[in-house]
Amino acid sequence: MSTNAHTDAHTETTTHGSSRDREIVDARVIVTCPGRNFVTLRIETRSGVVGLGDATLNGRELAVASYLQDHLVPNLIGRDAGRIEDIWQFFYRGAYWRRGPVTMTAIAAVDVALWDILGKMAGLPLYQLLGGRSREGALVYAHANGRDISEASEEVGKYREKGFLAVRAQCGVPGVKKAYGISSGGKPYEPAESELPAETVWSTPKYLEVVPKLFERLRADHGNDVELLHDVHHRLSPIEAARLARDVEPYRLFWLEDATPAENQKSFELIRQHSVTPLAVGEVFNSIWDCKHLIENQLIDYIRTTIVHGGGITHLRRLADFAGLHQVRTGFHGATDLSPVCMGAALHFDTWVPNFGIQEYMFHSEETNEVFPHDYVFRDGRLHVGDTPGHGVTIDEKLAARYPYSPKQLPIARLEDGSMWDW
Ligand code: GCO
Ligand code: MG
Repeated sequence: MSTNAHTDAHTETTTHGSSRDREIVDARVIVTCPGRNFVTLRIETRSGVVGLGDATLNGRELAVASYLQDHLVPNLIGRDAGRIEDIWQFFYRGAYWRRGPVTMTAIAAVDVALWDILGKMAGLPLYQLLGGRSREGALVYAHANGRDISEASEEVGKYREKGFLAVRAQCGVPGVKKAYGISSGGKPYEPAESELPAETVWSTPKYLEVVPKLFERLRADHGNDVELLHDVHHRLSPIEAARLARDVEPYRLFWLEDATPAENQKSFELIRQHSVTPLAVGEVFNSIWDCKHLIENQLIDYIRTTIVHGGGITHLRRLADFAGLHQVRTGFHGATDLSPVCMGAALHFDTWVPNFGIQEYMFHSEETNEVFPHDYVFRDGRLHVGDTPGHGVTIDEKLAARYPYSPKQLPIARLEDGSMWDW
């Protein structure tokens, strides 16, 4: 308690207690391409507190930038930055057109920037605002990819040497050009590499042949003391997914991801009938409604929907609580197309959320890390957030301006006969 007028006045300004201090006076979108495109929303209050939110939607970046700049920003100016819930509801209910990746990514950017501001105003790291630390660090998984099984196994070995406790493994499929997840020469995988979508060819029979062999080899080479994950990337029909889930059962995967497209949530019932391989899904979802049936029927084990594409912390908190009621744990998407701002916010969430499972972690490039200085660090297989107030990620705007937007789209996939398939 303060005892004199001077201290009271000081407290008032440092805690930003009045709604006048909290008034949003500026909001703008920053688009930058330090190796890949990122969209960031920057909100500033009258008292000069700045919050950042990631708004990156890979391959569709400018749609979100416009949604924010043209439609949300004019509504933000003059509002109380402390009314996080009301602003969320205003943009969700008030849009009339609900949900969808563009809308929910834009709402997420606003929401995360406001939580960042709240943390800074309170002088507390974001995890503390959510309810405090539930764990010391967030278990993360890295990406090992190889042109063939041997190369993928070597890559798994390299990540284990770096201290990773969990590794996702993908390998080339003999007879398939440019299989998902495979880069050339052990480089990090970046799928959005050309202005118009690269055309890739897909063969389900060839893929189903190689994946069980990959995991048989990985267990033989690396033993059972490492968590192994795999991403099918929405390529299989439900019955094919069931077969793969059953074929890899002996190798005890941590999860099999996006085994079949999940627009039809009931399709996961079929996979469950045939296999006990844990299932993860949902990086392309953007609300609780996309996974309601999957969660309440316990058809999945991990939900991948993350902060930037799922309406921010305000909505993800609801989703995670709902998942927790059904023993479903979080496994947030964390590919490089989600910026360090998303990663920072996600890690605070991971540090708090009771039903945490794992966090995906591909390294951002050096250029990206320079544009987005952050305080999270990797140690002993886990990512650790710092205690900087807010989410702990900032932006060097001068540097960002040196990397102009560069149009890039994700690849598409066709079957060998030319039919369009799911990439
Ligand atoms: C993953 C994802 C990514 C996506 C990418 C699309 O599990 O990390 O599937 O590799 O393809 O994020 O933008
Ligand atoms: Mg994936």
